Amino acid sequence: EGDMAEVQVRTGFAQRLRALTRAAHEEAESRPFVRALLAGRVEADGFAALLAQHYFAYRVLEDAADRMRSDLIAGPFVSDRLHRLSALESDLHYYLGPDWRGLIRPSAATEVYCARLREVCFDRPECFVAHHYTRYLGDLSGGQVLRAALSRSLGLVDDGGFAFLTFEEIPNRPRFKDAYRTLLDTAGWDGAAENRIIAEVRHAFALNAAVLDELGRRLVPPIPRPRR
Ligand code: VER
Repeated sequence: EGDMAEVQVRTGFAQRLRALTRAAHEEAESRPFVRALLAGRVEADGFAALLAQHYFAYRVLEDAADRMRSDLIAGPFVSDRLHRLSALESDLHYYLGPDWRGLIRPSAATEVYCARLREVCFDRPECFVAHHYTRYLGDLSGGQVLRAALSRSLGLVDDGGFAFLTFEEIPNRPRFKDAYRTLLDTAGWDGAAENRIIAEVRHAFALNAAVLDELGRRLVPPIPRPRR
């Protein structure tokens, strides 16, 4: 309750998970498409293309969340305040118009990502938590950096088109993330289970990076090679 509350030092699973997946995070956040987004080199249609791919993945992930809601271990991680599907729907409507559903389709990398989500998130609570963590903690962290960059480069005056990156029901994001990390710390996994989660988070980062690379190939003009 005293001074120590301010400088709480964590040594639990949440901190280990973060440290042991840092390289995978750096890989994901250094994809050319992400760089382009952060540098303001992606137009609204490019951001809409990213949202469209997210739509397919979150549909599966949030279906799994409904299944996992009553799970003893995974259940406490599930929170409707995090869920992004209706936000994605309203953003896609904003960018693509009322017929948006007919205008989007999953890329090959998104198909691979969704197949993995279907394979492991519905009956393996640890794997569900791994995928849940990778997306939502990312949305609550890097997603906010992205939001600031995009609102500058796309110059949107209102919040239209930004529902996905806006957590209206989570006004205090640091506190929410802290509570989430406490759940990770206190879930009671043994070493083998923790290792399975770490491996699945790394896998989740790689699946996300592949989706981003595919978007990058479509949207970022390749650097011309010098002619010889
Ligand atoms: Fe990351 N992220 N990130 N991120 N992120 C943080 C934490 C975090 C950042 C910044 C930050 C991704 O991309 C970005 C993830 C997951 C992901 C900070 C903290 C930036 C600037 C970008 C690029 C826009 C991507 C692509 C992902 C996953 C798909 C997680 C899971 C976490 C939580 C780490 C933890 O345990 O605290 C500043």
